[in-house]
Amino acid sequence: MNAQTVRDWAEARGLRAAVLDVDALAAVQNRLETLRGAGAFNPRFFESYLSGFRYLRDSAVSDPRGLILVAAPRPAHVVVFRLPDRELEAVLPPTYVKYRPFSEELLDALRADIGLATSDVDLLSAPLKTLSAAAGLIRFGRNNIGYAPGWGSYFQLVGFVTRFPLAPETAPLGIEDRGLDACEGCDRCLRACPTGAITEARFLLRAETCLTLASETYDLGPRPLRPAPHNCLMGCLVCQEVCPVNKGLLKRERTGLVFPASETEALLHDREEKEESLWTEIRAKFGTLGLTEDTRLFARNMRLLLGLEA
Ligand code: B12
Repeated sequence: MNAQTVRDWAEARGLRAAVLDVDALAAVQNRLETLRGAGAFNPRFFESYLSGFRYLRDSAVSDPRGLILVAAPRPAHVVVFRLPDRELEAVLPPTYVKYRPFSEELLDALRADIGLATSDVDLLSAPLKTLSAAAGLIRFGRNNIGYAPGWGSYFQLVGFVTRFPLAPETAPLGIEDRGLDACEGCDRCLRACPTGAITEARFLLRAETCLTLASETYDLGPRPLRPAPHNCLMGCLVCQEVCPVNKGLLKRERTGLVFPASETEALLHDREEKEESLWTEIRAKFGTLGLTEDTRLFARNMRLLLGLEA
């Protein structure tokens, strides 16, 4: 397997891929540590979100030599909640639905299509945006999200580590040179961010104030806003949807999942989850979407969407 095999494989599946030498991983890890040393990260955010990368630990590949970064277009998913007087269409932004299974399926496909063994290639747990920028796969928008030509920012990144040596034809790119040209003179995401997580003062997102983080946790960052400035059951789309580069690129897929009024009612008001049969059904529905988060988070976010919780 070489870089071209990988790119051809991706293209045949409607994806895009780029490669890096495995040494790029240590460089990226050091980059994060340097930023951390300079106080760029809120310590609790770092602990919860950035300290769990396994890099080359626990990999099925014993002598890793190359890295593969893949971008896969993903739609937003729409879920319907029936209320006594109307229906609420809540949105799950791209990447939330079946996040982990999607990456695992790509790994299976890569192995099957190219004829690789388990010990040849495995999933990579690492900062995928920074690596993908270094590999030349994406550019950074001012909103801190990765962009790919024609897809905007609506894709999932998946990383693989392999025993095959894979190096880009040209030297890996400097991260700071990987900004999107279209961001020159544009500050729409910065102005639109409801919590000021995108700032003039620095390029790096103030993740601890990002609404996405607030929607995914109970005890980190600010309280999510009420009413939510988006229609998302989890995550946020504001800084992506105001972006001119993303105009018309978000695809919305209906999941077909409908929560009848009885389940919506339980989600909103049965905080102890006492109505067992309803909660079994609610959990099964979230399960079909591959959403493994605590149901109390969805319940809290729903109450916020409806303005029921301060
Ligand atoms: C932690 C995390 C979060 C945190 C923090 C976000 C962040 N920006 O770090 C929170 C919970 C807030 C979050 C939110 C979201 N996330 Co998130 N998240 C991650 C995760 C796990 C790690 C990201 C990371 O490495 N952060 C650390 C920082 C330091 O790295 P970085 O963002 O690459 O920052 C570099 C640049 O700022 C650069 N830099 C510094 N100065 C300058 C100056 C210039 C000019 C330039 C060009 C660059 C530059 O240096 C930094 C370090 O290298 C990845 C999954 C993974 N395994 O990588 C997903 C991931 C980044 N998230 C993703 C998504 C989709 C989102 C959301 C859009 C979800 C949503 N709809 O709500 C939001 C977007 C919020 C935003 N505006 O960034 C996708 C992004 C796909 C894409 N198109 O790029 C990823 C890759 C998941 C995936 N597998 O696809 N996320």
